Amino acid sequence: MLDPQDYVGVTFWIISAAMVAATYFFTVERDRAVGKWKTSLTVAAMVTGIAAIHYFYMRGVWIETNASPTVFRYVDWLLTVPLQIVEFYLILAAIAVVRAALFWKLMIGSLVMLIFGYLGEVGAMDYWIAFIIGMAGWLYIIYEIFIGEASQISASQGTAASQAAFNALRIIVTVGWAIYPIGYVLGAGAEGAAGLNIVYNLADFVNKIAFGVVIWAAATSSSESA
Ligand SMILES: *C/C=C(C)/C=C/C=C(C)/C=C/C1=C(C)CCCC1(C)C
Repeated sequence: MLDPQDYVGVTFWIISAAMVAATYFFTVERDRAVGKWKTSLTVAAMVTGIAAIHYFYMRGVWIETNASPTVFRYVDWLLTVPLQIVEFYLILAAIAVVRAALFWKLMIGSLVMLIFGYLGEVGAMDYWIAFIIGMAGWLYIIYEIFIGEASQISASQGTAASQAAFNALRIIVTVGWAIYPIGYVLGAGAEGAAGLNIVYNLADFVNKIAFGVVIWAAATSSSESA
């Protein structure tokens, strides 16, 4: 049973519902998008759909054990973060010929970030050394999308809709993703589980649902102008 005083458990509940609703929304709205944008909305629905399944399960783990569902959290991230990297790539590939190497660079940066975050959280490595290496993976992605190849492709070849989507996705990866390391830092102490989970839950709400909404806005605006 979910105790109404258990505010962390309540956030698991709310986000489970929001993920299901978002999945339905992106799936239905796919009809309004044209061409390659349809695939982007499919991927957005996959991200929230995968997260919904994990949230149902994580909610149960939290309510029954009062401990962080670390394995399920990272399994979810390992599936959904690469899909969001795919989204970046699809947005660029919709407008330009993009080298596969760019995709792999973003993918490797995100894997370094997640694998070391996991090793730190389960205690397989020093908590702070793992954090620093994970941060390096994230900063590398930020470099690629603001200064590196991805940003140059968007700036030189993008359409108004694709540039708007790309810029918004950049803000999500920089500002929205910054919520996660805050959760990790809060999780350091013995009493850290509540803070860590509430912050990670908030972060997933912003970064999976808002991320999809940004893509939805670009996808539907470019259909209307087409
Ligand atoms: C849908 C799930 C998403 C978008 C998850 C994103 C996760 C991160 C951006 C995690 C970042 C971390 C660092 C930057 C440092 C190490 C600790 C992590 C893994 C929490």
